[in-house]
Order: sequence, then C-alpha cells, then structure tokens
Amino acid sequence: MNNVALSKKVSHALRHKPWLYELELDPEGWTPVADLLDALPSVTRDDLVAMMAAADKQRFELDGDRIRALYGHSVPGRIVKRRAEPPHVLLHGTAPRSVPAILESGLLPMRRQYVHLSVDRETATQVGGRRAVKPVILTVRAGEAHVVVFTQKPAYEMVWLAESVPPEFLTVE
Ligand code: HQG
Repeated sequence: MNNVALSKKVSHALRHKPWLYELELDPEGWTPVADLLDALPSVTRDDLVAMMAAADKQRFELDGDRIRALYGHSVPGRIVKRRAEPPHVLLHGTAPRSVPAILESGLLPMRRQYVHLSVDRETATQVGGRRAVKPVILTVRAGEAHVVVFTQKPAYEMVWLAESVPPEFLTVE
C-alpha cells in the first residue's frame, strides 16, 4: 500500500468506521497501534511513521503505543477536544453552490462532528478545492464568535474545529 492509500485507510478506520477494523476509540479518539496493525495485514509501525512523515498535513498523532486521528471524525460518539482561544480570524474554503445555505444557516458540521476552519488561505483554498474548481473563501471572525472553538494539540493548530459558526460571523471574500 502506498502512503496515500495507507493514509486513506487509516482515516477511514480512525475517523469514520473503527468497528469495521475491530477498533474501539477512547473519548479522545485514541486506539492501540497494535489493534490498528492487526487490522491492516502487512502494515508495520514504521509504515505508519513513514506515511505520516510524507503527508502534507498532520492528520494523525502517534504517541507510544496509541494512535488517533486529529480531526475529521464522523464516528457516532463525540470526540472530546481541548477548548482553546482561536486566532482572531480563521478561513473556510467551500464550493460556491454551498454559500447561500451557509449564509442562511451558518457553518454546520454536516456529516462530521465539527466544522473545520483553516489558518491560512492556501489551506482553505485546498480544502474548498475538493468541492469546486473555483472555491469560495469565507472569513470567519472566530475571535468574536461565541462558538466553542477547539484545537488539536498545542503543537498543531493548523486545523481548528467549531461546533458551528452563526452567519453573522461570516464574510464572503
Ligand atoms: C459545507 C479534509 C450547506 C462545508 C479537509 C463543506 C478539511 C454547508 C461541506 C477537513 C453548510 C462539508 C474537513 C451549510 C457547511 N449548508 N453546506 N449550512 N455548512 N457546509 O468534508 O471543511 O484532507 O465535512 O463548507 O482538508 O470541507 O481529509 O468539511 O464544503 O481539513 O485530512 O459542507 O477534511 O481533511 O464537507 O473538510 P466536509 P470540509 P483531510
């Protein structure tokens, strides 16, 4: 399995359907590395380390004998996140066709547990680029929005999570 395929497989296991891999996530999303490797025949811990090192984003956290996805979850139980003071302004890249609904209802988690916000334009453009050739970048006044904003861990604050963002804190660029 190449790094991209392995990353997608591990994302599926740790974000979306752990039960298909006989994994149980704790409240912060951790699961034993040994259990993950049992579910991925011929994949080693070194393969996981190499896949994470080669990635453009820090999607997973490996801590001794445990591993978790840092964001993106859709599993039924709410993954507990650390509450943090967000940067004053964050960005959200999306498809033009979604903008009217977002300006009406605000940013909602849709099929995931949290809304995902980016710290820089390049990342927001890349996130929105998954949905449209010409993504729209929304500016989120995160510092003013009284929404609960979470971060992943002290060393990784590229992706911020919110339960929702009401429309009054959003501006279309
Ligand atoms: C949109 C990937 C209508 C929202 C990415 C987005 C990110 C609404 C879509 C991470 C809406 C949900 C997450 C509303 C939000 N009405 N549409 N009220 N509120 N939306 O994939 O942020 O590469 O769940 O704009 O890079 O695109 O996999 O969220 O277009 O970091 O590691 O509903 O996943 O990371 O789509 O992406 P998603 P996202 P990885």
